[in-house]
Amino acid sequence: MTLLTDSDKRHFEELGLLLLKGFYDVPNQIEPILEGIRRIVEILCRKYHVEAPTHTAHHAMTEAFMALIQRDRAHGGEIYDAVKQIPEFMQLVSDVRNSSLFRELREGSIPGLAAGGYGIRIDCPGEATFKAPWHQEFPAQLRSLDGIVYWTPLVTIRPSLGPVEVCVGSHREGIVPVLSPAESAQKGAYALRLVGEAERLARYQHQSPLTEPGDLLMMDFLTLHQSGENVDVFPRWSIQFRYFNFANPLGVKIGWKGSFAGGQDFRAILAEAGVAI
Ligand SMILES: O=C(O)CCC(=O)C(=O)O
Ligand SMILES: [Fe+2]
Repeated sequence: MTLLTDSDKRHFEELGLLLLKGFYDVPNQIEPILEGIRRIVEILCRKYHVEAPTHTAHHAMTEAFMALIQRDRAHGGEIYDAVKQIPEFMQLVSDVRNSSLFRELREGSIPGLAAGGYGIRIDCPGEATFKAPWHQEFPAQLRSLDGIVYWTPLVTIRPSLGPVEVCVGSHREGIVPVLSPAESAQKGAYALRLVGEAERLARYQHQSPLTEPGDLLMMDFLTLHQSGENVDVFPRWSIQFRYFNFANPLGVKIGWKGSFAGGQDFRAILAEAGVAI
């Protein structure tokens, strides 16, 4: 199976990102996930006696979701935890074509699917709490240095929804040092703040790709990116998962351990393996 052209591969290698329009089959791969979400939202509207339309996935993911979180923000957390257990979501995450893409972009690799590295983000309007600040995926996920983020939207991403913002070509910088936890106000993966952030970001052209369901955005584990700001009235629903390379020497050295997803801080794991970053 060959999915990419030489020009796609060169593009990814040089820029650290690649957008594949219409990569997934919308009726067969995306719509069943939307229907799964619709049913979960419908059940929760009934459970919490929230009057809201759930007869289509669109209604459930917009009006009904907003009505539920306006009643109680914790209902949004319940949905967030539930939707990543929709079987059709896991089928998309483990689609054989994802491994093929990885093998084409990482020659000689043995693809792995990062445990705990997959989910469905629901970025709510005007909410900064769960917004991912500028980061590289490697410290947040580990597994292997040459991993790739797969990002695919469940709704059409218009500018007001806050598309992911990427620093083009920033992966070439290698691992960027981050501030120590004591210097950062937040916890876990969200606490990782880049050293010299402003100067670093200014060196690159920024892109915020507009995508629609079926499109796949791939990012190198070292590409700098952040969540856009959702200034819309509806949530931004998107899928993300990560593949890594079992054959990567640094991955082998750290035993393919995960970072925060594995309940550990990357500093301890890299230090144990004698890797200085
Ligand atoms: O969707 C977002 O806002 C952030 C995505 C991200 O950081 C990722 O998928 O690795
Ligand atoms: Fe990320």
